[in-house]
Amino acid sequence: MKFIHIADIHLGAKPDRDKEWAKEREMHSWQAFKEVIDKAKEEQVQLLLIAGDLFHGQPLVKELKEVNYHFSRIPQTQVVLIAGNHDHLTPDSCYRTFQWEKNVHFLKSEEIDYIELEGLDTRVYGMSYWKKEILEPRYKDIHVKAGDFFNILLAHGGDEKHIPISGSDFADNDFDYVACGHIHKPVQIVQDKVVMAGALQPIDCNDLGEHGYFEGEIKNHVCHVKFVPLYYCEYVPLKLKVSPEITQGALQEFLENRIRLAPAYQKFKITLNGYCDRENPLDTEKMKSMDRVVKVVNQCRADYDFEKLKRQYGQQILGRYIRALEEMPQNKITEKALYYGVEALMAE
Ligand SMILES: [Mn+2]
Repeated sequence: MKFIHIADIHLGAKPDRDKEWAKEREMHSWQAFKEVIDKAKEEQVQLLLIAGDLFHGQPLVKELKEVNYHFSRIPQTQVVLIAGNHDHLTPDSCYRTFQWEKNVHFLKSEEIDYIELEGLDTRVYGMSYWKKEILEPRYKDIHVKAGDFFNILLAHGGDEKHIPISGSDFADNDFDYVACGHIHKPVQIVQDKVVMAGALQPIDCNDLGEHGYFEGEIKNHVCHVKFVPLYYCEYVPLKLKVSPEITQGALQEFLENRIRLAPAYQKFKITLNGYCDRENPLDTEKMKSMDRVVKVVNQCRADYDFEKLKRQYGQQILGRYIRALEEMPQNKITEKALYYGVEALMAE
């Protein structure tokens, strides 16, 4: 049996709202979702697992219809989904009453439930969120019902407010595969067995690195999965160490060249560290408005003229502090202590 495992599609999300490419980004979750459906069709995948947060918020009826239309394009594929914290089942959610295609199975219950997929010898277990937060662990000590089935758990969570999960929760349970969602970074928690799909595409610029889905195959109760990246958008972290000598123009020119060489789907989150000229700080607003720069984090420390400060503040605490630090063995720690201390004393 071939299957695809996706999570955190966040249909309806609007990433990078303040950027000129916002419209384009808004389309990515839908485009990526459609690509997965095409893939399921092409490769005759028998099972599509959706581990929560298909939608970024409460879905509208027209959005459910749109999604259902795509599921109708793959009638040979069984689709199993749960609601996550973002698209949780509120009392009046239209998600509750929507009539899905025959091949779609929504595990709506607030308690662990399961669906048996005829012809696939497979049972899929799972539960949906009925509220935004679930503080207690829910995936511990779940036992599968008797019978010779391939048993899959659809799980959503993994942080302290959304069903905490610890690696040992799944160490000795009976599931053959645990399809997790919620944490946006893809990772195989237990190789070929417990897998966090990660967001299908990044939802904000802190979702760094590659995103996509997992494709799996089960033969004789043995499961093997592989990650398949999708390239609509990728946020790439770029760390730059600056020195007081570097000018705004030189830095921007360097960045432009670096960005020009990168594939078009990549956007950049820039972190500046090192020391900058205290009198003429870098204009990070200007850098933020550069093409394909999504965020600039400035962690530079001001550069001080210690000789001048010592003369100026002689016997005052600032002058004495600098001399005391200079007399200590010089290493990374005393270097940082000197800068942090002077910064704090100057601020007073
Ligand atoms: Mn979530």
